Amino acid sequence: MAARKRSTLRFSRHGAVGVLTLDRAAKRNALSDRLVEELEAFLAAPPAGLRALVLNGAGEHFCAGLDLAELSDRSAAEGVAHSRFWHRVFDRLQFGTLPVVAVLHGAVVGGGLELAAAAHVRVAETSAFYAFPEGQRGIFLGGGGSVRVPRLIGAHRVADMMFTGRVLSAEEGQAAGISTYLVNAGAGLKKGLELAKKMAQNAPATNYALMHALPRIAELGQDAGLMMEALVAGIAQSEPEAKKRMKDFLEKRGAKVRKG
Ligand code: 1HE
Repeated sequence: MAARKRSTLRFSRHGAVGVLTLDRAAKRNALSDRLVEELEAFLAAPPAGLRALVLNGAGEHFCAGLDLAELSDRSAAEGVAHSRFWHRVFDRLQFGTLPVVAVLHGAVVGGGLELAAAAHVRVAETSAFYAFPEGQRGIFLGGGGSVRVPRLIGAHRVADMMFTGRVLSAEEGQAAGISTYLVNAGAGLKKGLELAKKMAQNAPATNYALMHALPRIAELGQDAGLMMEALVAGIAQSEPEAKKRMKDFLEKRGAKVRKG
């Protein structure tokens, strides 16, 4: 009997928060078709009761991007289909059922950066570095990187990274807007779990609006955007959970806003 291949993902549970780890450290967590298929299967049916997810990478790097060993024999049509496959899976991450905190360290390059850009919050360790080697390899972004990453850092920075092979340090990535938290080496998972636990406690309607409405509203013109915001605001505040939370505050049971 053929031995079943080892999974490319590892999952662990911390109450309502899960940690999903890209688990191909020997290949720097390069995104093989199998890994992306396993990611799709996980996102299609996450464990019951999960409210938020941390996504990280095993070993010294978050992710080396596309598995280059699988690229060489593809026709143009197969390349389009492959890119659309990644789009489907990364969209499922961005517009799925769980808010995702990506914890980044070491190489976050090519498809690895495209994957990280589909998460909702990014925590970087100081070891993280960002690049789009596609420019030097004679290929192009294919995992949504030309759509999502310009929205984080601007098309001009993406063009610079691809034209010149520029590698951004963790500090440069933080200043540019890739990450919104920068922590010491080895501290990323703890920070990611802390943030995911907070996200898991939000009202489901709020998380839904943040994942599904906010990115769409941000793409609209002012007039349609304000109308859509009003609709989402009305729906969210009419939820029993929102009413309960506002009552809790007024009756001195809810937490005050404090400086960090
Ligand atoms: C790989 C890959 C990979 C490593 N595909 N096998 N991505 C890139 O162009 C990045 C290519 N990788 C690197 O630049 C470096 O490997 C790293 C900076 C990420 C890590 O360096 P290091 O010194 O820790 O590792 P290494 O010795 O380079 O690699 C260890 C092994 O991982 C080695 O295999 P081995 O069998 O010789 O041990 C490498 O071949 C393998 N490996 N990265 C396949 N990417 C759909 S559009 C998206 C397009 C892209 O993402 S393009 C960007 C591709």
